[in-house]
Amino acid sequence: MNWYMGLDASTQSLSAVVVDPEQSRIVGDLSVDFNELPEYKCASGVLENSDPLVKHSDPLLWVAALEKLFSQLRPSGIAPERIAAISGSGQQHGTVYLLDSFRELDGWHSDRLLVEQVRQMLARPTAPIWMDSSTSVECAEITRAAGGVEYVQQTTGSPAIERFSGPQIRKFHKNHPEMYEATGIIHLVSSFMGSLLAGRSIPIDYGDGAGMNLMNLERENWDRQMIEATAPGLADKLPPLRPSSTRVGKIAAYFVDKFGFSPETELLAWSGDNPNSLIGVGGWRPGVAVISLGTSHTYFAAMHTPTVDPDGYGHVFGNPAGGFMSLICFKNGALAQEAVRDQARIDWRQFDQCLRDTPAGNHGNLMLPYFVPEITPLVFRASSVYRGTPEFEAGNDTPARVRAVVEAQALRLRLHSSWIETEPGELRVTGGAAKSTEVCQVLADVFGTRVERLETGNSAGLGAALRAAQGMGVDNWRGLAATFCKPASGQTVEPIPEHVAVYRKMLPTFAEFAK
Ligand code: XUL
Repeated sequence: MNWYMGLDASTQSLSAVVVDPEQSRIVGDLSVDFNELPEYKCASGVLENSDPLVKHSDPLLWVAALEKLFSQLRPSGIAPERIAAISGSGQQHGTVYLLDSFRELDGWHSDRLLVEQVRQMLARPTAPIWMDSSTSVECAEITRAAGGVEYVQQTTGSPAIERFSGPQIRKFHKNHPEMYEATGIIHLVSSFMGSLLAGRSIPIDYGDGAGMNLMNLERENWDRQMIEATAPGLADKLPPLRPSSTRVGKIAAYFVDKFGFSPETELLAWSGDNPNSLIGVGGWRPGVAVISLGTSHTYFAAMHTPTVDPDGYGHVFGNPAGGFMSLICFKNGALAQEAVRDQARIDWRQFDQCLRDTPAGNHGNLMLPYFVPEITPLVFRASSVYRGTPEFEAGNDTPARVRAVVEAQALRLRLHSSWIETEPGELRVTGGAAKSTEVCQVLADVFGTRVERLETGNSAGLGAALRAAQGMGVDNWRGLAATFCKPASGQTVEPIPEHVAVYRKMLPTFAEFAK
């Protein structure tokens, strides 16, 4: 009768998925939207900044959201005392800078708000997150100091990347040397949130650690050359690296006293949202590729050997089930679709209707959706590009604009995933926009593959809950995936052969246009 909880600290919300493996059911799925906590001034999870390349968040927002979410458990029918183990998921790459006092906490005091206790332990008031693209100079410096791009990419699985933790840490050290000096420990969003639950500092897992430009993938340890190239004294400021399945201790007394968790609740290492999603959609083994249509659009798949992207856009992260996973990420995901919808003053129902009203290939109308600076490929100035009929280019053809953004997103997913060794046998689509059958049809046609959708939308939270169950020996990955990651019946989208042919011809034209 044990339940297992997965928390998901994503860009815009904190949510919890609770599973009951014995009864093969999801007990609960609840969420706190960060816009419900306006006092932290992070609209959609991000602090305002005059520089469009700088994207930070307030880590106290995440702490406050955790308390809010836990206070909603019992009213939502989730008895905290039944939860045997908890793991979690965090937006990747973001860093939290803490004083040394965070290392050896003696638990938290349940008569005081967690936010107040954590506030005193922050060495830096803000946390740079994955949307930040402001560290190109630092990327170049790190690459040079580490001995070249080949070394960085082969060792860490990615070239130096603006949003990755290493370049962000270097920028902090350069711009705020005293604050960097005072920093005792640097956590990822995932390991920070997990540390809150433990009431002490916990390790970083291989899944998320690989997104820092600091981990040696082969040795599964911090790479001395990368650390030295990044910032002085960094080795002493990083938590240890451990497998994702590591049990990191029991829940802190604070949560037992305040919310009624059992003091025996086990905690497992947290991981990044993409590694967790890989588990949550049943993609733990090679052969299943996943497209996640969230704030960012990502494509990922488990892989046997860590192959790197010759174009330098793809990444290799740790697969929580062991081995590795490939990933590519686009910033103009949900935001770009929202921008087109808002410009045309339509709702999502009309958006889907536009897709039904227009043909595959969009009469040759093409678009590069850069509503915010892009990371794949690197585009620093947010300015979308249009090529087609005069009405389309002038923005007077709403259906064509809608199809253009969806086709562009699907085509670049296909284009930039071609370096990944195994062709997917199955394509699973998750995230908010996966609800749209029309969007999934474009993906099925562009990839020429059947697209499956799952019952739950929160694949990162579900993946974390399944990791908690697997880590406690409840079942193996195959068993858990068979129970919880089944494609929803009637939700599969088959490719249409004539459309597949259109997109096969269109891909090289689009690739040329995107250069
Ligand atoms: C992956 C990436 C994003 C974030 C936020 O590299 O930057 O997918 O994890 O979801």
